[in-house]
Amino acid sequence: NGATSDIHITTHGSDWYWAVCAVMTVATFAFAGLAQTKPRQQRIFHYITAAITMVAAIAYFTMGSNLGFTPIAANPQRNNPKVHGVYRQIFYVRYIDWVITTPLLLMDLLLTAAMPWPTVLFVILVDEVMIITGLVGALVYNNYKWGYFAFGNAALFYIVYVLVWEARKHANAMGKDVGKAFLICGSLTTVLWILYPIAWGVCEGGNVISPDSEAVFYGILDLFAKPVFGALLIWGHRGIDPARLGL
Ligand code: RET
Repeated sequence: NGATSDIHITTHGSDWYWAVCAVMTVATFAFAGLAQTKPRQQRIFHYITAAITMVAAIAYFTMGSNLGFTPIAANPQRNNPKVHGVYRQIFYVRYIDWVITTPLLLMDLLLTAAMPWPTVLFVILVDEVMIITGLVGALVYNNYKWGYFAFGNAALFYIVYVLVWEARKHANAMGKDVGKAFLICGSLTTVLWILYPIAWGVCEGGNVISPDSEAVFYGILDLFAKPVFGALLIWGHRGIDPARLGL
């Protein structure tokens, strides 16, 4: 019964979550394995990147198993039968993943640009504000959720400013190879991160697309933001000694 039932993933969404889990697992072993081909002093970016895909693999294991969610009263929708229902399945486990992995992604980028530690720490603090406001907004059932969404977007705005302006200039000053690695990975991050609040708006926020579509939307973003980003970052670091970045 569409009017009273819950809005949740089907086996399609679950299968897709398992597929993403498999990619994250393979990527973790690849990044950790590649680290072993380097001297110990040159493994920092491999380890950070492997930690990111490892955490994601466990989050996707959870969602593939149809766990790590809570039902939240959903914004009523008339037009799309796939989002008819009283409660929508909200995967809070995503935010546990993000609160760990987004600071690590920012460390990958900001340490590549050799930004000073106080800047790295402050950007990570703002990033935590962004993720936690997103979590609280997702769990709020009424329109106050959009207030949290606005705070989260303000935080993202600041992070994007540091990436496209301050850190980009800093990376270029560190040399051509550092500048190029940062340009590739920083641009990818900027474009992808702006798409996350759009996904949130049509999933946890507005209940516009189904949980199966949510799985595909966030899943594609996560594949680019974690394994693809990680591969490009490690590739960009070939020939750059972390000691040159002060690490
Ligand atoms: C939320 C909602 C609140 C407003 C904003 C958001 C941004 C989230 C981002 C998430 C990035 C996640 C990544 C995961 C791992 O790969 C929390 C959705 C701005 C940018 C990169």
